[in-house]
Amino acid sequence: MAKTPRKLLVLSTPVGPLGTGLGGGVELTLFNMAEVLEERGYSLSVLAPEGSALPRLEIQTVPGTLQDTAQSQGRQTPITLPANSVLGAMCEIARQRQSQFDAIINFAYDWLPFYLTPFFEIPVFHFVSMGSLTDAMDEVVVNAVKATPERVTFYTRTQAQTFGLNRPDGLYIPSGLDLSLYDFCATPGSELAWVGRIAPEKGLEDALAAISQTGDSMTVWGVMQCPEYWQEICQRYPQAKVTYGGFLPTEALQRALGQCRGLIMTSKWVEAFGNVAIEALACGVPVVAYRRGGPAEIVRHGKTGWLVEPDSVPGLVAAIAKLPEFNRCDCRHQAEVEFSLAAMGDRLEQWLATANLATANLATAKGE
Ligand code: HBI
Repeated sequence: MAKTPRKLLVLSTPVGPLGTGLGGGVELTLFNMAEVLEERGYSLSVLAPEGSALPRLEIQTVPGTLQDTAQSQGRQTPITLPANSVLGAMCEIARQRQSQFDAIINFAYDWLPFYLTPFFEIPVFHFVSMGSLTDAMDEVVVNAVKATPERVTFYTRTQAQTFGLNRPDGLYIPSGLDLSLYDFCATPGSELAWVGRIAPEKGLEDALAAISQTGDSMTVWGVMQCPEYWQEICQRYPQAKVTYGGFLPTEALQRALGQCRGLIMTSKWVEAFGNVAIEALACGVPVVAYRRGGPAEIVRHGKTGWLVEPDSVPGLVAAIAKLPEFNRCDCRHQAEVEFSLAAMGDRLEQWLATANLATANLATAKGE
């Protein structure tokens, strides 16, 4: 009977060093996964681009050229691997070190680790971090689900459905938070918040358009990934009272976010999850979000926030007016019930255990 893999080698996202914000939601997911699994007797070793650093995480940093971000490519974009590829180097190190581990968990949203899966001697699990973006990636993700369905997971059902995958019994693993790091704030100021990588797919311009109409002031926190985009939309909405608050580490972000009367989420793409939504809820902050992707599965419409018809600025304006109706205690309570680290840890353990079980059955069936 195959045992649950305990010694895990984790491949991080190759688009940016961990801890800089360029790794997006995977940074938080990976950090929390390490925290909750190590408490439960697992050991994690992470491979990540040089410059990566996260507290308490054992990271082997790997030099090399970063991978282009998949969300900036078109559907027909061919697979690219630059010279001196950090992704290639990470996969080669994984191949060399695989005998020291029970399994590999891949967080890279890239063709190579998916394609190499059957070349490894130990099981490779895939945590798919985004929805469908390119035909070439769709192919390897769907093939991986066909080959080893229990070893591929997603944050949300909505995200999996973008690949045409409808798995009613599928195990989805929403992110969780160490809620002790997030303070509930019962009496906010008047500020609105927008949090996330400042890049076109996040639709910040719609939030500026909305506050230009409501007169609210809003602070934006997150890594300034596309400065020219920021400049352009601020010029497009000169009357929007918006301040850039920088990219803050969790402690400072949660303190500032908690003071806000609402979080506005305007993603133009199918957000796989939306960590900022659960961070806001953890601080008692209701969430106004387009009914699109992960946030649509997170926000309890009318109770812990309001889901808006996608890309509707008038819808955002109407929802902002509803913010005082929501009970901030309900927001915190939802985070505690659905998005605690313990809840995430339970799902991760279930994923790692059942997947191995399936493999064991497969092996038995093959008479291996
Ligand atoms: N793009 N090619 C590629 N590979 C990744 O792993 C990747 C990405 N874009 C964004 C990203 N990962 C992270 O921001 C995830 O958290 C979404």
